[in-house]
Amino acid sequence: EVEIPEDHPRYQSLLTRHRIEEGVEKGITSKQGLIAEGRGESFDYLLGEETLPSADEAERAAAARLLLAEQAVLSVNGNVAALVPGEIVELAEVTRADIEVNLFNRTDERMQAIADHLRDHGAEDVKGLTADARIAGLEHERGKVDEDGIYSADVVLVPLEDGDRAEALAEMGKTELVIDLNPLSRSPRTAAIPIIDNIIRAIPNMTSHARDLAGASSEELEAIVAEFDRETALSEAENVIRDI
Ligand code: PTJ
Repeated sequence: EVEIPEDHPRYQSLLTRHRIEEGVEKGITSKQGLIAEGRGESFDYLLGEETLPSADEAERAAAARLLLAEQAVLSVNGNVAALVPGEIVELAEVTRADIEVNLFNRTDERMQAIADHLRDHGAEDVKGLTADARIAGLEHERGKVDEDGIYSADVVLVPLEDGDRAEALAEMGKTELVIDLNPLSRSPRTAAIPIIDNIIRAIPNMTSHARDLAGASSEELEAIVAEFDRETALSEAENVIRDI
């Protein structure tokens, strides 16, 4: 375990990088995950490495949408599992959502390693291993999902997703909540709620909003979702980058 001094100006970024490296070593994160991390970091740098007010609003709306869901699923890939395993488990508990492992580069070894890693962080039921349903329009391996998980869910949180899958899920009529630092990427652009923030900050903030909203009525939650404007969220993040 590498020690990173907390007062280091790039503490968060170094910690994130280290977690991804460890993820690759443990067989959780794919090599492509390293590239995805680099891409994410560059956008985080341009966004000031903090949660924009518009991202905070998106996180609150996403928390409200998860609480309103009939069946919500939090989708986990190799990067998500390396970066925020315990935080995902906590969000699932607070919003009563299911967790499903869903990989772009699916292998049985990595599916198993990620499910074990999530269980080590307190997950009780991890979906994704049954793979008894398919997302229409995707290549065989990439379309595999659980029938009682993503396939039948009404709301799906898909962090760091590739554009094809985000589009295919949207076409199935799912309400998609996407976390992605790149506001120009296709996946946040197809999302009902695009969250332009680092997953490291986004997940704990969603959990904290979900806790605050635990006593809210359906009407109140619906109003929060209705007030959220996806176009504004996307353009505010883009403007921050362009105005640098
Ligand atoms: O584990 P697997 O096999 O499912 O593969 C996962 C990756 C991420 C490798 C795969 O989905 C992929 O190739 O994704 P992309 O196309 O590189 O897209 C990843 C997106 O996530 C990019 O737009 C990045 O900017 C963004 N991103 C990367 N790190 C973070 C992030 N967004 C939020 N927080 C991050 N920490």
